[in-house]
Amino acid sequence: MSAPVAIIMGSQSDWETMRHAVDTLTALGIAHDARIVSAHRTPDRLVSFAKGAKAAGFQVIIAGAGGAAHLPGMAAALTELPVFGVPVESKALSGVDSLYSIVQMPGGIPVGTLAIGKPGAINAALLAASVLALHDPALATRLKAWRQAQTDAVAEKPESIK
Ligand code: RP5
Repeated sequence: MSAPVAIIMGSQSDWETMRHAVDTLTALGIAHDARIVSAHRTPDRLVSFAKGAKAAGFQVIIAGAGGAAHLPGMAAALTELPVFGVPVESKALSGVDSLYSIVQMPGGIPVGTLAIGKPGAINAALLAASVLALHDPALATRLKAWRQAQTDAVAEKPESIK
């Protein structure tokens, strides 16, 4: 069976952020396929990837991009698969440009937009896991255990006053 989650990013420079989505999917035992697809520099690659994503067996797309971040929106326009967008933190505007570019989709073509940077990448993977877990009881169990481990890792008191 092919990987259910595609992770696309606009540039190699997005990897430092998007690797957190990859790490989270790996921790949950979810197969994935990460690739560079630029809306601006490789538009033909974008069209061919997004138009073929469903037939290729993907069920969810996570798309990260920074600056004039058209990748998630363009991907969503070209597929009926759910697309989760991760605004990558840009140097010039700290990712607010990326956030606005991704979140302000016109009604009709949704992109589920996450937080800027690493938290957004992690949460995109967790949202993808939640979607897939609806029809995968074993994954639902792993996701529940992951969340429980996170809960268990939170101390009741801060270190210095224990
Ligand atoms: C966007 O431009 C990419 O998603 C990246 O975040 C940003 C900068 O790309 P590079 O100039 O680092 O390749 O398309």
